[in-house]
Amino acid sequence: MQRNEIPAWAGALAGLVSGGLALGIAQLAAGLVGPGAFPVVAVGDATVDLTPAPVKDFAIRTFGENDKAVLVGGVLVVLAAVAALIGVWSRRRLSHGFAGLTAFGAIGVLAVLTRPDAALPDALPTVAGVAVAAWALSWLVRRAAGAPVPAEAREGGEGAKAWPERPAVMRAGGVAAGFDRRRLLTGAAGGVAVAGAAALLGRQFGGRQAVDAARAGVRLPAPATPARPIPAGADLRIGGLSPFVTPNRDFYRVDTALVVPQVDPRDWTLRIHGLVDRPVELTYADLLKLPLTEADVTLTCVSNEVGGPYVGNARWLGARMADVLRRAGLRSGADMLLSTSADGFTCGTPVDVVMDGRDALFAVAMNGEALPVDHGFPVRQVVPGLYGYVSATKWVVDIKVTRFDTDQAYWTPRGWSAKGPIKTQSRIDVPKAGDSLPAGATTIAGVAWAQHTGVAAVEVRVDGGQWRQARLAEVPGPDTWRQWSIDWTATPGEHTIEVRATDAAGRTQTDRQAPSAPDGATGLHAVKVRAA
Ligand SMILES: Nc1nc2c(c(=O)[nH]1)N[C@H]1C(S)=C(S)[C@@H](COP(=O)(O)O)O[C@H]1N2
Ligand SMILES: [Mo]
Repeated sequence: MQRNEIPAWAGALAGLVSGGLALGIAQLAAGLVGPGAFPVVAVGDATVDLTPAPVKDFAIRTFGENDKAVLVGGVLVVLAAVAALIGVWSRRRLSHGFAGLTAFGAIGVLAVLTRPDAALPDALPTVAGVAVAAWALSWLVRRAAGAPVPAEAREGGEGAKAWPERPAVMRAGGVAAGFDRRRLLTGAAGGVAVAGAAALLGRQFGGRQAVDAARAGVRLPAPATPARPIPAGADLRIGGLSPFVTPNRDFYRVDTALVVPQVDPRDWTLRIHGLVDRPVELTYADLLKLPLTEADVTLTCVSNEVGGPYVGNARWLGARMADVLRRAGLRSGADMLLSTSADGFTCGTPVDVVMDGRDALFAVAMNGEALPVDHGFPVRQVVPGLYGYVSATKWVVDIKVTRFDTDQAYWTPRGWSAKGPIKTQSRIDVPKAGDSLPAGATTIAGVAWAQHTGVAAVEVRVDGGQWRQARLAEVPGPDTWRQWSIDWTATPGEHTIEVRATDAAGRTQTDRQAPSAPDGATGLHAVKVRAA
């Protein structure tokens, strides 16, 4: 049937509203099926996985903790542009619009079903969203096209030969004869309201509330092995210097999850299998009944650049990984623990490191509270001395005991080293790069780390002069960072301050600059300041 043609902006609006409805309905359905089934997130996740490592590093460096918001924003902008185009195409032939919607739905379904933890029902939200969008698109276009234009109203009305056989008649102003702006706008408003309500409901169902409530209800057992008290002298309390304990809300976050997995501790289990004598499956209650160890451990990301922010120190509480693994009985030849998170991320951790007596934990708490959801609730791994990408699996649910020559973890085929011991580093926190300070006596201070060996010395030099020993703060053990400070009399002018640390085995960090890929950045942190 021929319709009165509507203006392009009206088509674009109908397309946008239909696209919004697709997302709202998909979000509602994903609330029932699972967050990974929301196509925008799946497309974003797939983008993350398909992005070449250098681009990903660039994104982490440029957008920092906002990299995910930027990515989801980008997906939404592209979606909006395509939806508007589909609307414009649909003005003359709805079948063109339907073809566009189908193509887009196919991409969504493909992205959803290729996620590591996907199941067939995960395609449902995308299919439902696209079906509703198709219906809404045809409804809106019909509404906008208005009532058939009576033949008499048409210029040179030709009686029997008039509509519907005739092509759409355009007036001089380019507005379709039958275009009904009012009905389009009321329809669009209705569509937006339905889309918003569906999205909100979807979030409600999404399980966030349930998991937040479960987390609030967790009663943490007292540690069987408490941490050594943090010495009073661990924190120099210098303005601008990172506190010895990083508060949870300030702790850096790095992961591949666009939507944080919502894992209800009542449903959580940890399965240990592979090269073991007896596979083990633990519930959260089982884990809390084990003797728990408390430990202060500094976590670092391999993508942290020299002087960068992806390092933090917290007090963790958890079951010793070695205890749990001994229950399963490690077979000889096993050298890798391939851990998997609820959202399919994997880590490969060397068995010998986990079993050598250090505080490698299945952690349930961070700084005295149940793990924040962003940091792996209900259970994550923490292994002193290893970068997070090879050790610190959040939302961990599965451990396959295996070999490095049989299995690869998430980041290995993406250009990162299979093993990732943390490199000794030091950072200047005060003054900050670019600061202007009054000439005269001042304090330079920062943090240094050499996890599981410990920091034995920190030296500072100004303008390439003599290295001078910094004062070291106290530490509870070798697994945390160590604060340091040094006095300096700043003369007027520009200055470059550099720092270097030496570990307890006498190894001084290298001044050779290396990028973070494939196994951690090296080089000295330097800041330029001006004194006047
Ligand atoms: N499930 C999951 N766990 C993960 C990651 C991830 O992408 N997914 N990233 C790892 C990396 S690279 C780091 S540096 C640490 C960061 O832990 P945080 O976010 O609690 O600081 O988590 C590790 N655990
Ligand atoms: Mo990391």
